Amino acid sequence: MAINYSEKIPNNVDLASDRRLQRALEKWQPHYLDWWEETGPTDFNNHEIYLRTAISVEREGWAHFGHVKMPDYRWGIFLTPSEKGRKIGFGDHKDEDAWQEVPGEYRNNLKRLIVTQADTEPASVEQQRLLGHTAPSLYDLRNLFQVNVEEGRHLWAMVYLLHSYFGKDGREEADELLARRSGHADHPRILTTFNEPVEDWLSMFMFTMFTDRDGKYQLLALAESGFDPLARSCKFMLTEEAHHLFVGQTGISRVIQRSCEVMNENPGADIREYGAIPLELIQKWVYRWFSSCLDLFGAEVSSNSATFFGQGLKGRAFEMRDHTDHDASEAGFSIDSWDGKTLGREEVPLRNAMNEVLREDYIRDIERHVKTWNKVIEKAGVDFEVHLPHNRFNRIVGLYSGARFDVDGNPITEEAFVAQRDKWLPTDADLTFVKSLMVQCIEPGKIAGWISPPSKGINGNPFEFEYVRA
Ligand code: BYC
Ligand code: FE
Ligand code: FE
Repeated sequence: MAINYSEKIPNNVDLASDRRLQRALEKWQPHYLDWWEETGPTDFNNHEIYLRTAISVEREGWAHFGHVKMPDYRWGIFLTPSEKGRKIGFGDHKDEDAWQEVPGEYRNNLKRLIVTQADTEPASVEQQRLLGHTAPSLYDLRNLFQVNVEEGRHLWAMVYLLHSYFGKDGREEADELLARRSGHADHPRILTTFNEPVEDWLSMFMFTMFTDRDGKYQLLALAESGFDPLARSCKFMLTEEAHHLFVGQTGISRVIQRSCEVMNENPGADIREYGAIPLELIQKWVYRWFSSCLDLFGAEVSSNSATFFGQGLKGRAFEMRDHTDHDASEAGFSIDSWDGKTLGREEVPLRNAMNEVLREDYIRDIERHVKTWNKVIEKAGVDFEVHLPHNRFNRIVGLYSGARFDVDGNPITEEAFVAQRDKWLPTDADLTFVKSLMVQCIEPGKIAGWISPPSKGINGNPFEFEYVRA
């Protein structure tokens, strides 16, 4: 299972033994590089970035760190080792041998899940394309690029599955993945949030906090898949994902920390005048990005999710570790209901509520981080608490789309929503202000005035380290 770096496409799947597949992927590779050139980070392709590259798939020490130009990054195909005798863990095929080939009758559903997962990876690179121009520090610039190259690798992980297991239409899907564009009017990315602009670093931190965390939960669910190559691909992707989430949660915390400092240095002042971001604005960014990311889990009650579970394609997060009833066809799940007028509670079949189960796990995870942000504020002696909006607020997918709710989840009229919208969600003036602070600051050891430095650097290096060299 060692990673072979002597080949054009680094891999630990013995690609050389399958010439046809190798040739097909080597044909896709230049198109990928063209896509990177066209839609990846602008103006930094000749810089040397201190990046980590996978050198093993073992839990400990899988990464090598060194300065590389992004187009020379060794994007490759890495799966975690196969578990001998692995069985399907849930659904109607529970306890049968895990599939090493695509189960014919589920081919379309499986392909669709893989394509949807794949599509988000290049989308995020496109969304973050311009952020290098306004990086608050060299450290943050490096983290942006680390996230970008790894999202590129995640695309490789899924394209390998499409090429390897889905024949001609898999190859066509792989081409389409390079043709769609985030936010494009005619050929947009598949899922909602991945078509929204990420134009300032506060949004970048929200994205890695909330959107990459949807990635974590979807990958956890797919890592349980009965289709073994998908499960093994997602398991390795999860090891890379941890850093993306770290960038988000610590990024937000550092902005909060700085805002509190500036508030304390200038009691009673509008900290905008001192180049910091008011906590009220950070709160609005949280309302906006959290509500958008809740949509990524799909409808609360979904026959698709029941099908994916029943067919053994997509489980719950930590299906084998945290659950006991892996059949889930008899159980019910209690869920909020909404008929367009009245809120209530109802019991639905558990399999149909799998999207909601995953979303609830996701929300619980986030709540823990909100607590740590509030500790930062409390420690600074500032009287403010960040909170999450109710999951009914500002939704465009699922049960609550098409109606209006306040941040506490109470139904309100369209007029009441419009009247309060600017109190809850970023206004044009808010966006303009935050963007006005986004001025590139990339001298080693320096940092922009609206964010605190990190408590430590990358891979044991100090904050002042030259993470990016011209
Ligand atoms: N936007 O039955 P429902 C990541 C569609 S992020 C647009 O509830 P289902 C990353 C849905 O397709 C992780 N359309 O849907 C993060 C369906 O269409 P049809 C990405 C949406 O299938 C940061 C219809 O609405 N991975 O890795 O149960 C940086 C009915 O909905 C949306 C995955 O998502 C939406 N938000 O659930 C980089 C995993 N939601 O059938 C990377 C794979 C729903 O009417 N995907 N629809 O044509 C899935 O598991 C499922 O497709 C979803 C949707 C959970 C997304
Ligand atoms: Fe990813
Ligand atoms: Fe990610």
